[in-house]
Amino acid sequence: MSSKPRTIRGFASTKPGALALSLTICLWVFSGGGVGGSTDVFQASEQSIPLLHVKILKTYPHDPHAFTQGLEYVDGFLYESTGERGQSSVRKVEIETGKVLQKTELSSEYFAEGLTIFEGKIFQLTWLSNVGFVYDVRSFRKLREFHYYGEGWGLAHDGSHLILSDGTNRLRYLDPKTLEVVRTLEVYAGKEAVTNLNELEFIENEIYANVWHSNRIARIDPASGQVRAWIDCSAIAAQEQKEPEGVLNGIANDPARHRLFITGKDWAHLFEIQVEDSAR
Ligand SMILES: [Ca+2]
Repeated sequence: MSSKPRTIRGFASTKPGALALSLTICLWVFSGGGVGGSTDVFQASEQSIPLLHVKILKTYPHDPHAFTQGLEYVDGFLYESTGERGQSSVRKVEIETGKVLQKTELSSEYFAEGLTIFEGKIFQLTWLSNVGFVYDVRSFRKLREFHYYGEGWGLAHDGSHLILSDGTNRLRYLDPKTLEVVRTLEVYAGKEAVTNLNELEFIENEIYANVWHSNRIARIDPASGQVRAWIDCSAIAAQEQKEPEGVLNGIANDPARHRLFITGKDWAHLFEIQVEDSAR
């Protein structure tokens, strides 16, 4: 997802009134500056699931007006989906400079969401329109549209299927050709459902998922749906998040060089990070 710019879940407007904006700010302050939403599930799993901290290896520029909803690394470049109506796009980005090398803008009726690249095609979701788009990765030419039920939040692939999040604790596996749902995976931390699963990445047989409005990434076992570890990005988010909806949301993996990148909505930087107690 998702997140709706400067709105509260359930208050789906791109131009919220002063009341909604005030409520958003109150919610943010009440939740400790963005650390809310799934706080209960985090506390419940405190004893049983490791909380891993991260080290910044490199810092790169990132378009501070890119409301990041999808991020993926392919062949030396980052591909990014940005949200907000009137500002939604799919773009190819040079890592070292943050320069946008190629870009397609969506019609203003669409709020773009997750993105993944599979077999030379970019797949992109929209938040509430129940429609996704498929582009040629080289030309950015739109090849087709597809439809799905419910909201579209994050998207990734595991080498054989697309994986879609919709803001609940359920991940859908889609056949990349028919785009039909072939499997649903429910995500839990112990007995607690982990909702608000957002931007996704498949890394070494685990699903990584940003948990919306937290500073955490869940590492999920794709067989059982259990969270194996939490990655704590709160120190980075604290320096990058400029407003309540400017949350952590973007994970990209370079499998060849074992590089892990993260960013967030309207963040000024992209980070290459190393997670403690793991190879990355
Ligand atoms: Ca991703």
